[in-house]
This record gives sequence, C-alpha cells and structure tokens, in this order.
Amino acid sequence: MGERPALQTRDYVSGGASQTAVKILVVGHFAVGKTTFIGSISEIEPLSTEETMTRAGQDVDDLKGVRGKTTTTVAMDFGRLTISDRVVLYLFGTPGQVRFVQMWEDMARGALGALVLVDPERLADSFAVIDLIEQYGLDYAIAVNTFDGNPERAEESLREALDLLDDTPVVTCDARDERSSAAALTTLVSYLLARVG
Ligand SMILES: Nc1nc2c(ncn2[C@@H]2O[C@H](COP(=O)(O)OP(=O)(O)OP(=O)(O)O)[C@@H](O)[C@H]2O)c(=O)[nH]1
Ligand SMILES: [Mg+2]
Repeated sequence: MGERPALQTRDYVSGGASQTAVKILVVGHFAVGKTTFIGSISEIEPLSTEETMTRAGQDVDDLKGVRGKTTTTVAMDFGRLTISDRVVLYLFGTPGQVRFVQMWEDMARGALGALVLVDPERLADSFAVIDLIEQYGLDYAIAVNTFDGNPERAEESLREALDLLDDTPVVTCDARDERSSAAALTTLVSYLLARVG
C-alpha cells in the first residue's frame, strides 16, 4: 500500500475544463434576506440551519422592525452556484443575529470576498456588518435588497451613508429572485477577480 498521493489540480478536472472553487460569504444584518438569497440561487439543495424563534427568545432576538418572520439562522446557510465552466461559487451565509457573531471569523477564513445584503430602510444595522468584513480584510460588494414598498434610495446617498469607497460595487437585488441574485453575485465576482488578477 503506497502513500495516498496529494490531491492535484487535475483531480478536480471534469470534461477537460479545470474548475476553480471560490468561497464567497453572504452577510448582512438580522432578517435582511441571506437565507432567502442562498435558497433562491443554489443549484444544490441549500443546507440551512433555521430554527423557530420562540417566545423565550424574544428578549435576545433582534425582532425590532421585522414582521412575519418565524425562523432564524443559527449556524449558517450553504449553497453552490456554477457561474461559468471555470468558476464554481461556494456560498456561505452567516447567521444574522449579533449573538452568533463569533462564527464569522471561522467562516471568513479562505473567502475571496463577501456580498453584503443591505436593507435601505435599516441602513444603520449594516454599519457593524461592514466594519467586521473590513476587519477581516475581505473585499465586498453591496446588494441592496429591495423589499416591497421600500422607497428607491439614490445610490449616491446610500454610498455616503455607508461610507463606501468609490470602486465598491453597489447593485440592487430581490433576494427571492434567482436572476436578480445571480446578477448581484456576478457583479461581486467580476470585481473580486479583477482585484486578484
Ligand atoms: N419583499 C422581500 N422580502 C424578502 C426579500 N428577501 C427576504 N425577504 C423576506 O424577509 C424575511 C427574512 O428573510 P431571511 O432570508 O430569513 O433573512 P436572513 O437574513 O437569513 O435572517 P437571519 O438568518 O435570521 O438573520 C423572510 O420573510 C423573507 O421572505 C426580498 O428581497 N424582498
Ligand atoms: Mg438566515
């Protein structure tokens, strides 16, 4: 019995085309639509760790301003999306509640970048999220999740409110819609690949 050879790039080759796996974080404050986003776009059954929010959790769950939400992510969401015959995205959605934030450090390891989902009605809730992503040194794009009835917010004022760099991409998206979510990820990945390339 010889030693098992180390995995080589070619071990991942299928049909003559080598694929690159890219880890992407999908982050955002509580109830911004992370689980919905990964669920709408994943080509595999998304792994999701939803738990029902209970009356007992009322004091610790961040329910302010959120109606009709009965579950929350307690560990992570996971999904996969092939965006070309060369690039496969592995999507990791963080838990949104502040009390789970310790998990982010582990999840950020090895990620190429992050998609930050933002609710334009609750911009202040995104400050801490963006701070953390910057702290981990991850490049990111902003996806403004358009909830029904949200007034359109001019991109310039949103950039100013979130104190974004000029080249940080900002796109609008509906996390429930596969094409819209795919477009947001494509923008992020083009930006990230241009930066590493
Ligand atoms: N109108 C509208 N509703 C959305 C959109 N995205 C998510 N929702 C709804 O918003 C609620 C919260 O969505 P989730 O996907 O659970 O949010 P989350 O960010 O994963 O929440 P946590 O994991 O608890 O932080 C759900 O009821 C969704 O159906 C959107 O783009 N438009
Ligand atoms: Mg969730």
